[in-house]
Amino acid sequence: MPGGHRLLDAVGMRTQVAIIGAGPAGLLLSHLLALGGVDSVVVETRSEDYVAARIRAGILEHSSVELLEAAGLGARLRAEGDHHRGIYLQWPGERHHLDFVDLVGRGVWVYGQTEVQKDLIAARAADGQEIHYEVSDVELHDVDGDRPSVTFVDRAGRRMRIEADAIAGCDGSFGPSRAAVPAAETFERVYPYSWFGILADVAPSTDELIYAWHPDGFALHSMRSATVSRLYLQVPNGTDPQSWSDDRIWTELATRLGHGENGWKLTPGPITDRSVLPMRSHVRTPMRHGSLYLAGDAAHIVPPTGAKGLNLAIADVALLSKALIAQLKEGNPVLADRYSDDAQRRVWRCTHFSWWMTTMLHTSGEAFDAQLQLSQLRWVAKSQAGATGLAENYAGLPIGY
Ligand code: RFL
Ligand code: PHB
Repeated sequence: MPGGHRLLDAVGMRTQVAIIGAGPAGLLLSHLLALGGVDSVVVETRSEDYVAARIRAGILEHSSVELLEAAGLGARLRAEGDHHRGIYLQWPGERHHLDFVDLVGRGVWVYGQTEVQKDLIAARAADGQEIHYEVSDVELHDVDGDRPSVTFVDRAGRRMRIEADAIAGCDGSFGPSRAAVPAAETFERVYPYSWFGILADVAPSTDELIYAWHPDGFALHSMRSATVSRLYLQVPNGTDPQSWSDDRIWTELATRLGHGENGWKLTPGPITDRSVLPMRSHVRTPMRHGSLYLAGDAAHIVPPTGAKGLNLAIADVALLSKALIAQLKEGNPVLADRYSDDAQRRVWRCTHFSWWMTTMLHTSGEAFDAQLQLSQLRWVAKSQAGATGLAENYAGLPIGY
């Protein structure tokens, strides 16, 4: 059998934790484990340049920033990131500022996932972390017992084998780890719309993110820096991003974001990146099987409306690193045994919040739904209780929630 043969003549290594995936979850986990004196080896199918350049999330919760700072990863974030007190919520004719700092005592940071990823790559390189990029044929073995292993083919075509005490599946929604948890229960909601996202070389036309409900569909004005804007439009599933002209994109954004209302103007600029992202909620449970632990997108996907995907990945590995350090350094399995239950409390809170933001802001084409959405938006924006609920969830709950 080819798999068995491969195991026999593979180049072997031994580490405490084999980490599959060098996205934010995998690299932050290797960093936190190293701080706790636990060794790891990371394998990643893509190249280092590719993972550093992937344009994805942009918002860090207060507790994510605290965790990154405590781990020595906060210097560039503090210098180049942008603290935001809140967001604007709007619908035609009305724009309301929700000040999270006033409402719940904490704000959020605008700092792109690309930057988090670059900081992690630099920190792991400085620490001499072993990371194998551009690998293929990654397979997990013996996860039921306490001597699991991961086999793969490295960039040079050599068959490799990592023997470990534990495997961390941080390989996102398409990696092999999630399928290695047998009899996992899956909860899923697929939404009938996608996000068309653009990156543009133009100063943001707003000081805070704008979440806009509009009869033509949701729009979001976000940003990456003083000179780079990030904007999104609700579009039907299956939309080809190349089929829209730049002019059509900016016209649609201007309409939905309220260009001309109360003197506000949207300034267009050169579009440097465009993509269409389908939206779904997906939760798998449990997040542990034997010596395999899932973290980040490998265990759950949220629609981006609540800005939770990256923050959930960070919260998972905060818990997982503590659990693995206690287990592997002190022989204490209590946190490892509780990992899935502990992580899932926050996962479901964020899954609910992301679903709620998504269904409140995206138009379905049903007139009844639109009236309910507008009523909900008015209540959230104008009632202290409504605004506080949104703020508490958006700015983020404590890591141990
Ligand atoms: P990642 O970042 O997907 O990293 C997983 C890593 O595993 C690698 N991999 C493998 N490695 C080894 N062997 C295999 N067989 C492997 N298969 C895959 C992958 O190459 C990758 O490097 O997951 P992680 O670390 O859990 O981090 C989660 C976040 O990246 C994610 O939640 C967010 O980026 C979600 N997300 C967004 N969230 C937001 O809050 N706002 C956004 O605007 C936003 N945009 C996005 C997104 C996710 C996207 N994806 C996954 C399709 C836009 C996109 C396109
Ligand atoms: C982003 O800047 O990419 C972003 C911001 C807020 C969201 C989703 C994405 O809710």
